[in-house]
Amino acid sequence: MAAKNGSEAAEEHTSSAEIRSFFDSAPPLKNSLEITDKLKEFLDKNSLSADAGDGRANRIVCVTSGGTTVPLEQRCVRYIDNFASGHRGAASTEYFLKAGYVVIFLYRRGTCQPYCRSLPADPFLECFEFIDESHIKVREPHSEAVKMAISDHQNVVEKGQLLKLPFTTIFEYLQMLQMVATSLRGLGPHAMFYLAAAVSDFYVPWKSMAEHKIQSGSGPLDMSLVQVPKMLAVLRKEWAPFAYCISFKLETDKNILLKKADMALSKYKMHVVVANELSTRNEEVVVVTGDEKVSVCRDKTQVGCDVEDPLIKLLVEKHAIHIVDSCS
Ligand code: PAZ
Repeated sequence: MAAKNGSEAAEEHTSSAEIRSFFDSAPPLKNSLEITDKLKEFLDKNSLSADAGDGRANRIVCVTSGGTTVPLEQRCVRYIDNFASGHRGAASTEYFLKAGYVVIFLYRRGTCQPYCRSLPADPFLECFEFIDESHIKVREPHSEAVKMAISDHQNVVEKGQLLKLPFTTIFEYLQMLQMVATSLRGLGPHAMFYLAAAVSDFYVPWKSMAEHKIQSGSGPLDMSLVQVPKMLAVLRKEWAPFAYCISFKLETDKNILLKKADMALSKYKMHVVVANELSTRNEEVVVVTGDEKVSVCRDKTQVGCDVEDPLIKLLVEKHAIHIVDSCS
C-alpha cells in the first residue's frame, strides 16, 4: 500500500475530526431504540444476519430518498431545505422490490412514497367520495391507481420486505444512515447502498445554533454555516466496507457533471456514481464506474415507463457481479 503524503494524511485526519465533532455535537435521535429494534426485527424476519453471510443471504438495499433540512434554531422555526421530491427513491424502491430485494427506505418525512407515485397530490380528498355513513367510494379515474397502490404496498408489507424509516434533519439522516450501515455490515457484499437523497452540504453546528427563534428587526442575518463532513468515505471504509455503494451526483451545469461524478467515484471509492442533471433527471442518468459511462434513458415509447426501471436492472446486474467477485 502506498504511503500517504503529508496533505493526504492531514486531510484524512481533519475529516475524521470533523466527523467525530459532527456526531458528538448532533442532538441525539429521540427514537434510536425504536429504530434499533425495527432494524433488528426486519433483518431477523428476512433471515438477514451476520450468520447468513455465506452466499445464501438475500440481497438487501438501503435506499435513501428526499432531502435533508438544516435547522437554523434549536427550537426550530426556520430551516434550509432543498428541492428533492423523493420521486427517485420511491420509484427505485418499487423496482428493487420487484427484483427480489428487501428494502430499507430511509426517506424524508412528507416526500414521495413507494406505490403512491401515480396518485394525485391530495389522494385522500381527490380519490375518495363520501356516499353515506357506511360507504366511501373510490372516484373514477383513480380506482385502478388506488387498487394497485394499496395491493402492491400491502403485498410487500405483509411479506416484511419493506422497512420505512423517516428523517427530517441532516442530524437525523446521518445518524440513521450510520445505524443502518453498521447493522448491515455482517451481510458483506449482499448489502447495497443506493444513496439518492440530496444531503445538505452546509449546516449550523448544534452548539453554535440559536436556541430560540431568531429575531428580526436588527438588520441582515449574519450566520455562518460549516461544511457537512463527507460521510461517503466513512460509509465505504468503516461502516459497511464490503457493501456495494452507489451514490448520486446532481449538477445543474451539464458541462461539469461527468467530471464531478468521476471525482466522487475516486474520492469516496464508490462502486458506482449515478450522474444526473436537474432538469432532465427523470429522463436520463449516466451510470459512471471506473471502466465506463453508460447512459440510461427512460423508454418514451412506453406509457408510464420510468428511467429507474432500466437503471435498477443495470445496477442489480452489477451488484450480482460484485457478490460473485467478493465471494470467490
Ligand atoms: O428526489 P427527486 O426525484 O426529486 O430527485 C432525485 C435527486 C436528483 C435528488 C437524486 O437523483 C440525486 O442526484 N441525489 C444526490 C444529489 C446530490 O448531488 O447531493
